[in-house]
Amino acid sequence: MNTKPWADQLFNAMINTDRPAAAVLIEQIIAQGMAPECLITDILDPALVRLGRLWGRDSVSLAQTFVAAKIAEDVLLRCVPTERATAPHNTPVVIGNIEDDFHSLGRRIVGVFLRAAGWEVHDLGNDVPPEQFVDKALEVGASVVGASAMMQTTALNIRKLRDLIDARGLQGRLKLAVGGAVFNWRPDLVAEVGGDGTVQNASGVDALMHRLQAEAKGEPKP
Ligand code: B12
Repeated sequence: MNTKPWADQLFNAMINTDRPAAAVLIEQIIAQGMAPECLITDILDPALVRLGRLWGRDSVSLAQTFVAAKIAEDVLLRCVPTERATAPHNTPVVIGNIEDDFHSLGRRIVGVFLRAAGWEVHDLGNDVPPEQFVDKALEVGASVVGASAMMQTTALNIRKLRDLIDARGLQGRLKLAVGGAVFNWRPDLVAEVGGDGTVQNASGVDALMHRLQAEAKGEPKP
């Protein structure tokens, strides 16, 4: 299935701040039989990345970006799977945007994919201080926390979470997944902030969490 024309149409609706047109388009795409997960990775993600490039060149306004984010939220809510792809295993995992970061879309997509893959997701939302990640992980018995950051400045706040995990003697037992657009442009940031692993988009997040969970429990790699 060639999805590029649809990604282009969604992008056009975004820069025209035409939320109703985007809603109609999404219904048309779903009616043609596209799986919701593919709609996110093959249509929404590329449209947002393209928008982000334009913003980097100062070619779109904050208002256009804001409506684009609303459209992306609409797509996300429409694509939340009503049935799980696999039987739930209910392993707890904690996710959130790190302190000072309010780019919620990527994190929410990650949450949708993890829930669909059977995880018990504890989503702490935006602007989450390191203590809250660690306290929640201990409370629910999670072996992995996932911190999302979209900006270079906020990504560096993840270092504080790494330091806290180590200071509490949890290194090795509580793994730190990191992600967000900035890690895709600057892969060296993963090591700089002390991350144990990352993936470029939500389609790889289930496998990453399983790998880190197995490492934390000293099990053979899945
Ligand atoms: C949409 C957007 C916004 C929206 C956010 C709306 C929302 N509810 O999320 C709004 C308008 C609010 C916004 C605000 C700002 N933004 Co902004 N924003 C963007 C934009 C265009 C897209 C980000 C996005 O949603 N991408 C789509 C998602 C789906 O992709 P993703 O985030 O990469 O997520 C995927 C993967 O990374 C991965 N993933 C994500 N998280 C995690 C976590 C884990 C654990 C794992 C494993 C994987 C994973 O899976 C996701 C799904 O596939 C980017 C441009 C870009 N190129 O990224 C700028 C961008 C990130 N923003 C930027 C800036 C500067 C700002 C503002 C400071 C602007 C301002 N002047 O106020 C504020 C700051 C807000 C803050 N403190 O956080 C800059 C950052 C520059 C830098 N180098 O650090 C960017 C790069 C734009 C630019 N080129 O200048 N923004």
